[in-house]
Amino acid sequence: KALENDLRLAVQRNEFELLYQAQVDVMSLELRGLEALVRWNHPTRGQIPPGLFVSLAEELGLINELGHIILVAACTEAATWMRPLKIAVNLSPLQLQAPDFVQSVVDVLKTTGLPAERLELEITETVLLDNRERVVKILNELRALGLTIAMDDFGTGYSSLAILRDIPFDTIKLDKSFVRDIAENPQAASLVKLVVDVGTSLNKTVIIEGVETRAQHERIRQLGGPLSQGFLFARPVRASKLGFLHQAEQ
Ligand code: G
Ligand code: G
Ligand code: MN
Ligand code: NA
Repeated sequence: KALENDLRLAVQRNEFELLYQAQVDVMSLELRGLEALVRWNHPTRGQIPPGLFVSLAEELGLINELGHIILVAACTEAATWMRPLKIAVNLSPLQLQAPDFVQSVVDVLKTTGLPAERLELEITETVLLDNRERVVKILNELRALGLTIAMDDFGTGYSSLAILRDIPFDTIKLDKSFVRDIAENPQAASLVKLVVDVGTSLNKTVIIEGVETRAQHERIRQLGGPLSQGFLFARPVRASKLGFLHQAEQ
């Protein structure tokens, strides 16, 4: 109850901060994009992770406002970078239900000056629980703006094949649970290869998530995974740690 009231105030006062986690090319280890990950800097409880407040924001009807704050902050930050890297922003499925969501994205891109091509919006397989035709229509409207859609936590829902068939999206983010034992377990590695191959043949970008060890990374290299994200390469960091993106290149 106390946290509810605090969250309402936090949205009014914008007590949120975005951390940024690198997405790298598996072969060259070059930086290819960053994912924005929200944190709540609570005035007395300290930093609160999204697992503890995003669903509360959904229950309290605050998610559209919170989502807007996050999108504005992420696009504002990315627009300052000296390299045209992608910024990936997580969405709640409820944001897609707001009648003015597409227009709000148009407005944010316009006011921040971020080219649509540099924005990736991450959704999860739970969008399939909503009216599928409506979701498809909205995703196509968003993609028509020039941005890309990523399917986050891919493989953890119940209907991955139906998702590949029915939902228009550009990027597969393979859930970290599939990566954990790929170095030791050939069957686990086969599953990752399956997703890399299917994604590639369907013309999608594949990002392998949760890469924590060199052994996992080596295995992903062998499988031909194009992009990876994980603690091995970088933890989520504050914007102030992205100085190398704010300086003019020599
Ligand atoms: O950063 P962390 O591992 O604590 O994130 C936990 C969960 O919170 C992940 O599922 C992630 O997708 C989600 N999350 C992180 N940032 C955002 C955000 O800005 N918006 C939404 N809706 N979810 C987020
Ligand atoms: O659900 P989503 O993919 O948006 O969640 C991203 C979350 O995964 C972030 O909160 C981030 O902190 C976490 N994460 C990123 N890399 C790793 C990793 O290598 N290992 C683990 N366990 N978590 C990670
Ligand atoms: Mn994500
Ligand atoms: Na994920």
